[in-house]
Amino acid sequence: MAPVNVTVTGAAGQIGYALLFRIASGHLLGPDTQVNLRLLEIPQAVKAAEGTAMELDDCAFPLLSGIEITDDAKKAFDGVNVALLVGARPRAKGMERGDLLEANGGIFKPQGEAINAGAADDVRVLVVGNPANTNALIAQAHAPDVPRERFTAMTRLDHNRAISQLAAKLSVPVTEIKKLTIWGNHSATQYPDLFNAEVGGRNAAEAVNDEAWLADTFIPTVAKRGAAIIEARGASSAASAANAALNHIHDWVNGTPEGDWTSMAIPSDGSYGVPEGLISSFPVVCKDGKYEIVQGLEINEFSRARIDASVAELAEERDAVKGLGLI
Ligand code: NAX
Repeated sequence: MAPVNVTVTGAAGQIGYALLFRIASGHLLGPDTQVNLRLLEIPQAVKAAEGTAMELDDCAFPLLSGIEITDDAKKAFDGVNVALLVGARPRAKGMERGDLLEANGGIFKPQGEAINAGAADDVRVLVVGNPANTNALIAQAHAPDVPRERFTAMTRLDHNRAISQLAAKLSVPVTEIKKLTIWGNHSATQYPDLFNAEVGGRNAAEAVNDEAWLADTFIPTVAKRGAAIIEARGASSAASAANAALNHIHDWVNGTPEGDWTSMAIPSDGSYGVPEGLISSFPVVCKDGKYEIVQGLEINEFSRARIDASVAELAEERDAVKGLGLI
């Protein structure tokens, strides 16, 4: 089997550093798949990416068949099978939202065009760089020849954080938690849903039986975990974000476990009242390399209000990038 071409943007950044060694050791696609890494960086960071590549060489990973480093998106995405779009423009102090979206448009528009021009037929794209859902929308808009559903954004870190918080609350191993869902945007408005989740086969909201904890502790802790990590570590989540990116692609390609699902931000087909086309997080089951939204879940009033608020924020972001001519 030919090696799989995996492109990582922002390869010299902190998530990149936490991600590349695990991709090369088989945690992205499994222990039988050779990978060919393409590292895309801005010109000033190419040297640092070269340093990381030297370290990758020094690991002599049996599954790593090659590494290329470039600052040219066309080269980086030529023949790409898995694209991990990590590099993004962070919000600088005093930056307006419009400026942030515009700066990211300058990154994700040409990357979408390069994916459109050169990607392999089976390309799968995961956007990690924030604002992830809307950056994915921008890239997608500039890749009209790629099936829309191949553009996704990451809410798996939020999903994993929610599992961990719930397991700690109930003093159970994380493996007892199933069917957790993150709905909406990867932002402070995201909604981690326990009403459809299970703990040891039992409904999670019933097992918790504490609506105040749910509303005032659980949801804000999950939603604001990124800020808490920055506060404690002095730097934003890196290894956990890289781990979530691996989980997202691994499950998309290899399937979700029987009797469980995961959370992915994907283009809405209108399910659960989320306007078609918005890249919003849903419960999904993956099988045969494809994902499908889990249908028929009951959405109570508590959940509805929170899903609607997060989706409204996504619609606002979409309208803002539309207004800027980015999509
Ligand atoms: P770093 O600032 O450490 O690294 C970003 C790297 O991207 C830099 O090396 C920079 O040179 C590169 N870059 C910038 N523009 C580029 C371009 N046009 N092409 C290629 N590379 C480019 O950030 P890091 O901590 O690695 O975080 C990366 C992104 O992930 C940020 O946008 C961050 O907000 C986002 N996150 C998303 C998460 C999620 O759950 N979706 C969680 C973690 C993280 O906060």
